[in-house]
Amino acid sequence: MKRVSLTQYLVEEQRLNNSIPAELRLLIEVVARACKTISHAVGKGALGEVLGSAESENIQGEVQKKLDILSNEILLEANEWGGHLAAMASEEMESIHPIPNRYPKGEYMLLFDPLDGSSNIDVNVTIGTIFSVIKAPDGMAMPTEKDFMQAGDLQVAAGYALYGPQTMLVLTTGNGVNCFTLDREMGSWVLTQKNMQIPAETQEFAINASNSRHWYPPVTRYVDEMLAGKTGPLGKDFNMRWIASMVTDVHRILNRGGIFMYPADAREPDKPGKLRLMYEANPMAMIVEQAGGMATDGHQRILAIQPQKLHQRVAVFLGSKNEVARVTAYHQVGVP
Ligand code: AHM
Ligand code: MG
Repeated sequence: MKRVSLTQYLVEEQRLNNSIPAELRLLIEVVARACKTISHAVGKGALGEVLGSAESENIQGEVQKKLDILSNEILLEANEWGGHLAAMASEEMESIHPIPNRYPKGEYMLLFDPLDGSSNIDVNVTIGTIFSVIKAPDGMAMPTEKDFMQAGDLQVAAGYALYGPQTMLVLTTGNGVNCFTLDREMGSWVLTQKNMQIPAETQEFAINASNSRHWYPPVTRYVDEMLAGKTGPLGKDFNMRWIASMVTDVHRILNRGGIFMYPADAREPDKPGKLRLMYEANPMAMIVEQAGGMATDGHQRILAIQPQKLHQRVAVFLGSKNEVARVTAYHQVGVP
């Protein structure tokens, strides 16, 4: 089998579709290299003395794990000096991170969740890195948070790395979704799945059912209907999975379909859901749409939402088109 490396894929994609200029290629390769380093640290576990909590909280008030902080530092350091970025932003940092003055600046801005699925770090369950790339607004001098407030539709690239039995990189630059597997001996990313497609129909759903007493009626209706199975209104049996790493749940859906839900609920009406729009929902929504799926907040496409704040939360329904359309429609008609 002829092996296509990430670099070869990026160069040929630029030649064929003119969609990956040299600076963007550098950016993607630097992020992919940083993910290799993170994968290495994750793989060491206790031997690398990287497990457990750091004695700090992030802006969301969540206790940070040592690996959350380490992964954040790896991504910052890797991306500071290349000249391809103007600024970065991360789940683990309250404010944006402009590129220091000692380095040249580029036209892109990078957002990331350095290690998604933090609750799974210490139990050796698959976790990942999620990233989103946007362009700096024309004429931007000193980047501010306002410059990041761009709808997901303006992303020029999005992806995630998965640290599981295999280390993988799933990437879109707006022309389909491709998956690369890390060859650990060679240290290179090899193209292993081209043009991933999410089946429109599914019989599998993912939701944290322990929150069910807080759900709003459209979500309760939909989950009840799925649980009713063959003899219920949907006329088919459903299976359920919940990994508590969005990256891993989304990866399963990219491979065999399904619907993933992290709805808003009645607990904190001003904080819709748990997941963050800019560096979790937007990149995943771009990947899902590029793979023929659908991603909404129950009311509109996630990618159409105009962000107001860097760390804002959003309800998420994503995956197989027909099921995401159904639960979105339930939000529109209300519940009988
Ligand atoms: P994190 O970025 O702090 O890891 O939080 C996001 C994660 C998602 O990966 C996952 O879908 C969700 O939180 C799990 O939440 P819960 O603890 O309710 O199962
Ligand atoms: Mg996360």
